Amino acid sequence: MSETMSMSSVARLATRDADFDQRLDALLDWEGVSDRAVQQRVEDILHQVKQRGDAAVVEATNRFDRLSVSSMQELCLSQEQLETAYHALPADQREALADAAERIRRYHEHQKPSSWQYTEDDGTVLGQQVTPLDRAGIYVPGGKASYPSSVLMNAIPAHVAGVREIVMVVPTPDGILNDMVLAAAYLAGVDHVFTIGGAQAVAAMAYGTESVPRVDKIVGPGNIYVATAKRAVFGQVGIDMIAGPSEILVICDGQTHPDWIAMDLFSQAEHDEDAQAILVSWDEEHLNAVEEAIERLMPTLERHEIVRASMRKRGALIQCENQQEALALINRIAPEHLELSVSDPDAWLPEIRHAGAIFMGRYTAEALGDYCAGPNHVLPTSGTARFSSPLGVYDFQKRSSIIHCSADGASTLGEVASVLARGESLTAHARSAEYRLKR
Ligand code: HSO
Ligand code: ZN
Repeated sequence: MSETMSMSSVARLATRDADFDQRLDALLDWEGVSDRAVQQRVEDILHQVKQRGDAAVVEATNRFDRLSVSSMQELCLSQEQLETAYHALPADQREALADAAERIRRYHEHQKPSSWQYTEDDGTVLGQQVTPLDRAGIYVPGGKASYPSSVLMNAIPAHVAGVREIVMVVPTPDGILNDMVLAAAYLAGVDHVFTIGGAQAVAAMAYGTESVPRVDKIVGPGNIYVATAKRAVFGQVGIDMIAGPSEILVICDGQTHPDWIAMDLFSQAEHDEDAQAILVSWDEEHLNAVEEAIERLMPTLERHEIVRASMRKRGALIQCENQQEALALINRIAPEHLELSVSDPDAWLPEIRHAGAIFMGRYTAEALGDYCAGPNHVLPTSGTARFSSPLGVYDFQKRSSIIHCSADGASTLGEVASVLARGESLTAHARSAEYRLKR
């Protein structure tokens, strides 16, 4: 039976269990709700920054990040500081970062859409013109979750999209700067870096202050205050998505080394106590072997406390009956990361409808995608892969429609428009179209 043993680090489920659906739903349920108190505090900060600009940002930063600066100038890094940070890195880190940046850039170059046009028989031209945003703002979390790889993943697509100016904010609680983050900003071509964070940084970018340029869109993950602030300023500026905790779903045919699978699960579990790592297989022996590997390898992890908490809270080893059931689970879960640890992943691909990123075959560890394969690691979480896509060049661009009527075209379209406009009782519309009729 699938009863979780009290000693076990991860739940065992089987699709044939009577309570399977219920248990799976409970595991998948995640809602990053902010309570009224958080919303109130965020609204206060947004209001203050909107009214008082830099002064309010400086005050909030001193208070929340335990600093004592007297002006925004002290919270602004120069290009020289970024460059210095890059050159000060140990060679292996510098090279790995540059290598990753190059690969991410190359991948995103493929995403660049083209503008297009077509000409109708009567000479009217119709099309679509793609243009970049003028300014993008990138939020980079501070402290332990300050990932240089995320700086690359957010800034490079903006750069490839042709964004004119990239602003980055990163809080430095107690004044601690992450050199690798600054080096990544240098490599990715970030134009301005401010060492501010929280709702005050989101507000500064959304409204603009004396020092912080107002941006058109804010991207990047953050804590509950940042997420709440992003939601609140949406409409004045664009936002990317509200990211939930990291997730991985591994499908294994039983032929991959159980230690590999266990570590792939851990790789996402170590992000956060709310992260989710799930393995699905129709091979019970394999599930047993992975469970054993989990118990054996868990104590060897640096972040074993986080991993243990996340595996216990939201992890699962699921036994299904066959491949068809595994596929149904994939599409139901709509995971952020899907690993197809099977011998014929290509055969699975056409059946997969919802997944942020698909890692094909036994050799494709999800971690490679997190850093350097090339595709973006900012992905839809919590089932939102049902309706959204990885962060990409398209998130930093918009489209304008193009209509260029010939004299003949104006007449043909005018006949149609006039009838519809009169049907809507909008006679100025109708007459505007009718002036251009040929008859
Ligand atoms: N797996 C994370 C991204 C990341 N991993 C950054 C390591 N560093 C996104 O779900
Ligand atoms: Zn990761």
